[in-house]
Amino acid sequence: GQLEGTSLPLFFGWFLLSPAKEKICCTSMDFLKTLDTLEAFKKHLNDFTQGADKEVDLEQYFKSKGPLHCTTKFCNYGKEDGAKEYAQNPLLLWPADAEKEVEGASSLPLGSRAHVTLGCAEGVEPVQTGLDLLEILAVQQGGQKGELVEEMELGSLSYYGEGRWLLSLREPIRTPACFSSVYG
Ligand code: 2AM
Repeated sequence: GQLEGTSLPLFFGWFLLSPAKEKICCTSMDFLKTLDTLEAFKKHLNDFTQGADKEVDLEQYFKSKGPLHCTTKFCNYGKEDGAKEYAQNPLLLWPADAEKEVEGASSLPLGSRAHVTLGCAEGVEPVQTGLDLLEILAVQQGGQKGELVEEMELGSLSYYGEGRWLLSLREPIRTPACFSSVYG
């Protein structure tokens, strides 16, 4: 019935708490600032601005929406497959099917899609970042290492083609978080 449908949230996830939350925003802005100056990055810029040949200011290009979080299960108020099962099973953190949406990623361990969306270009839905992550993991699983482009203070920056960049952090960034759900 309708009531049953609306009792499930838009999504469940971990919500990052202060002050780590602010620190992560600053770190990502600093990263974009540095990225903006790298010749190797500029060389491939067209791969993800899809030919728009105007200057791109990365700090403006990516817009963040809402609180920083790591989605564990997107339920879409119960319309998404497995939403009800997820909500009813308190021990299951990562759904079984989140990695299946990208070809070549279905054999990755549960939770491989875990990520915090820091920002998206205009017109790009936040769901895209998880799919991008799975794509890179699938390429890596296929034995491709990517092209190591720059050793940065934060970590190693590699290029996987088609606008896919990966920064592998030297040190993990730890943050306290609160598990909750959003009804939106
Ligand atoms: P995100 O987890 O990659 O940031 C509300 O839209 C939240 O649910 C966003 O955080 C978004 O992406 C995530 N989301 C939206 N649609 C989704 C989908 N089809 N599958 C998984 N997560 C989704």
